[in-house]
Amino acid sequence: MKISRIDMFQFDIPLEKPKRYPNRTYESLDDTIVRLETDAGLVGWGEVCPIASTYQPEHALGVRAAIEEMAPGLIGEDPTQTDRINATMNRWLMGGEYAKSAIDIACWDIVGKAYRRPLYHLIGGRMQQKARAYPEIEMGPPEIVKQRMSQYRAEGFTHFQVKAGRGSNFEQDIARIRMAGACIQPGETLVVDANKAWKTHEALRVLRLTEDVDFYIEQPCLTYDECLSIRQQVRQPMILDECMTDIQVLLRGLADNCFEGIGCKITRVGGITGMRLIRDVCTAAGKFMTVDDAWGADLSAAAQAHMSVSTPDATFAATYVSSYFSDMRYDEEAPEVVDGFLQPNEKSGLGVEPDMSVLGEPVRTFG
Ligand code: 0XW
Ligand code: MG
Repeated sequence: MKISRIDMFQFDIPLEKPKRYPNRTYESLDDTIVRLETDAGLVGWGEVCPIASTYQPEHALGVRAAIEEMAPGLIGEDPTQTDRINATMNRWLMGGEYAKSAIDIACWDIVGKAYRRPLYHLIGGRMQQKARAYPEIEMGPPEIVKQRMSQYRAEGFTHFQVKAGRGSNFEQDIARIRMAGACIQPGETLVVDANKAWKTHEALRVLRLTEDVDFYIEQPCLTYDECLSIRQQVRQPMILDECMTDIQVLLRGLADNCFEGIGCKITRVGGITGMRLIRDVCTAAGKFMTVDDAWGADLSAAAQAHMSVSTPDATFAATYVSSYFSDMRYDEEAPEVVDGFLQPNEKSGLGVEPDMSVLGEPVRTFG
């Protein structure tokens, strides 16, 4: 089987409410969808939406430029030989794992269709019936934390990620953490995510003053080395997110004993292929992970659903499903969060067939 054509679609995903990222507030997020066509008549889909250009080095225009760079090398390649596809992409472009992820995901979609199996079946099999999903609780006064936790609990969630650091101040961060600690119930999980916003002295002060509250701290500071320094000085269990970019950082983190868990975004680590490697190493090392993505819609939700249910229960913490928090559907039968849980469907591959009238015309076609 050979890739005969690549179509690239672009659209903006409207957000339920505007999102604040460093320096900019967004009302919608720039999304790229890739459609791979094969000479066997099978079609595969992938999606990547890196949120905002000020959140992480990955950005939407970069996705499309990188795909344009690699596309000539992919035409004629067999999409079912996924490691070979990744080797080909690496020959045409250094780095850009996030852009490569869209192609990788689309290839896995084709593998599923070729073997007539849902994707989870091909990446380890069903280890969980349904995957616990989680919401993030935005910045604002502590009352917001209380309000959102009870709202989300009523919607079926039991794992809460409370934001800290961004646009806030020292006292407010502590008050938010204390409020979350007071609201959390037995059997629930509390994560405080600073999204790399604190300087090390701020992280140290906030975390030392909240040691009596039971929570995980996620990405307190910008760099891996800053997080390692904090990890060595506080008692809260550490989750690494933004700095967990690839298998090398994961191996270093294990050697340094820098974390208990990771926040892993499928498109940041190169798609299903990169994520599966990281997941399997986490499992072997006894660490846990959230199966996330930066943002996205139905295809992203499906990729997360398959990755999540094929992750062993002990490794899997929860999944953040952005389609639950924005109003963008192009396949009404795509997996979605119901009562706090996400499940893939039983169709072959990802199980999503985008409605072409929603996607519009491709912005670029290759092949
Ligand atoms: C909660 N998330 C997975 C969604 C947003 O993309 C940010 C992110 C995080 O944990 O940083
Ligand atoms: Mg995070």
